[in-house]
Amino acid sequence: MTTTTIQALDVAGVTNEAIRDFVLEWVTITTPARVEVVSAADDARLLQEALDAGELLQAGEGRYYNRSHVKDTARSEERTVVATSRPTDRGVYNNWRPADEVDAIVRERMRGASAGKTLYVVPYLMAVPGGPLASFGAGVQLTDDRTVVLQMIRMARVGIHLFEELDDPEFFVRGVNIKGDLDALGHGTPDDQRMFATIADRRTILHYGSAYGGNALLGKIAHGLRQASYDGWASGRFLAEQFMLLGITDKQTGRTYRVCGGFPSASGKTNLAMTLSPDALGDRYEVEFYGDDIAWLWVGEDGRLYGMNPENGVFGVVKDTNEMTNPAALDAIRPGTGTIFTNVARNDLTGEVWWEGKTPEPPEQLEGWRDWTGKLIADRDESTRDNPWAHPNSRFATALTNVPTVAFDADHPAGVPIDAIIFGGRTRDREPLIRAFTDLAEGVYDGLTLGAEATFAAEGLDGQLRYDPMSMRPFMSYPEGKYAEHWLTILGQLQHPPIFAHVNWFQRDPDDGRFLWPGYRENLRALLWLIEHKEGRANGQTTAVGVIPTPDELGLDGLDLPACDVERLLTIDNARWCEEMRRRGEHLAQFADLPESIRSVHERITAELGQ
Ligand code: GTP
Ligand code: SPV
Ligand code: MN
Repeated sequence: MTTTTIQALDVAGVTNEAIRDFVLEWVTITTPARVEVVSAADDARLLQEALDAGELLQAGEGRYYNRSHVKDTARSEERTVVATSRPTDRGVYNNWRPADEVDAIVRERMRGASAGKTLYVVPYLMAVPGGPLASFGAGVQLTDDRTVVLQMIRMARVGIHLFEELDDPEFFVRGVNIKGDLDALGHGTPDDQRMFATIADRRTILHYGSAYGGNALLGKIAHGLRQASYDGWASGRFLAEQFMLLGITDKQTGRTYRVCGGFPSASGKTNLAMTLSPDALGDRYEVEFYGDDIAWLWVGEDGRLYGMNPENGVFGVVKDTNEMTNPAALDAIRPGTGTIFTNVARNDLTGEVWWEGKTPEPPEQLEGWRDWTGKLIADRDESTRDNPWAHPNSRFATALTNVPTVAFDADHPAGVPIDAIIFGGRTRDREPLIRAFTDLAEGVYDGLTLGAEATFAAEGLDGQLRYDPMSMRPFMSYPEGKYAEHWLTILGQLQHPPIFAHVNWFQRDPDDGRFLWPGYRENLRALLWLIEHKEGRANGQTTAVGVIPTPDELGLDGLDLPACDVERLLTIDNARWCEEMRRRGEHLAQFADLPESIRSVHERITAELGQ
């Protein structure tokens, strides 16, 4: 076994000793039948193999369909841990465990688990090649699932050649994703065998028991967020955040403004990053896409904040994607793009796909349609008739080059300067459309106290209100107080700091529950106000919790919104906020080493609201 493996790697041109040692170590543990080193150039062949094996189905011309195991449809936060050798790395949200203990547990579970399978070696780069943080983006993922490989090829830059340009080809993240027998892992029982571990101080990621999304595409969440935020802190050099990143060009002045920011999972980052100008403003403003889920941020030599999207693709929520909500996304997943859909509905006869919100009603002709579990829709009975056809967390994976609005400089190694950082989430009351802050501590405080309704992107939590610091709660790798301190340190070095804002597209009418704000493309109006405010052209109204637009300043041309809704969207309810501040006090009290400046923002707001 051992010799064949070394020969196989020789044939594949892997001369990097560190990669060979890593592969060999895990081949010995998981005992696959074959080892295969892959690059993006293998995509067409791997697609064909996956089609032949029935792992993928055709979804029309040049698009593919993947059905996951029914119990493997979202990230499991409960089964996710961050491990290090230092007990002081324990935070409130990182599920800290000792490195040795976790390493031993996962190794044991992975023992022999790839028997009979191919173990794919996926060398990848989570970075724009040549950029200042590229060395932190190098990784090698081992996986025994071919559809995971195909999705990795869409989501990251993949190939051993990427290592040739690195300063230190032995400095890379070691990732292992073994699917395991999903029927026998005891999902949700006290004996649940799954474990998704980032051993951050060893730069090692061991994920056992999934072939789905963030559990399995290790470059994305585990490396791009958990490992990278730990690296950014440990090196003192950067931030890695669950942020989208977009550019807005004012065609009148020729200036481009970049806005990045975090909303919790399934709360609108992809939709915002891909947004187009509302029709009424399209002559003047153009929106460009940089990234929809991850941004790494650092201080540039000119004293400005720079940002870069380390991903090479989009792993987007499919639900409600249509011509009205997100035409750019529809374009990015059109026939011929190589898009892989997971867990939508598919028609056996035509290869068509459908999901809730694609059209107002599902297809009328039921013939050939199967839901995401593979059951024929026509065979449904009374009790299952109303079940969704697609899983709510069904996703598409498509390469960045398919996104029609991608910025010309999205792959420039230097990154792009950031003008504004926004936080947001699903909040049915209290949060106005937008509040702005110029003070750094206020911005960091806002991120730390981000509270929103949880979504289907994590198992079993949909709808519950929870705090989600910087939208990184599921990806936190070190203690929250230190997180805030690191933010203050990095951003404190800037000569030209970005403006901050909190946004909310999800305020509801208390009587009938409808959204007060039309959302989607109209969201650009809030960002345009923020730019006007930053440029000193819109003063807004100052409140205890930030500056909010006056109704006149918020350009509403071409939008027919009732005045009472606008007023509600731009109001601070002091009593409701006082209640929120009490909850925030409890939330913050959990965090050790909370910086003094953050505490004083909290105290100042509480005092002002009480007056
Ligand atoms: P992750 O990929 O899980 O990190 O999610 P995300 O933050 O990128 O969320 P995404 O943009 O995919 O949106 C998730 C869901 O929210 C989709 O079903 C969208 O249709 C819906 N959504 C996004 N933006 C808006 C909005 O402005 N208003 C309303 N009402 N819904 C929105
Ligand atoms: C998220 O849940 O925030 C995602 C999707 O971006 S996943 O890759 O599944 O984590
Ligand atoms: Mn995400």
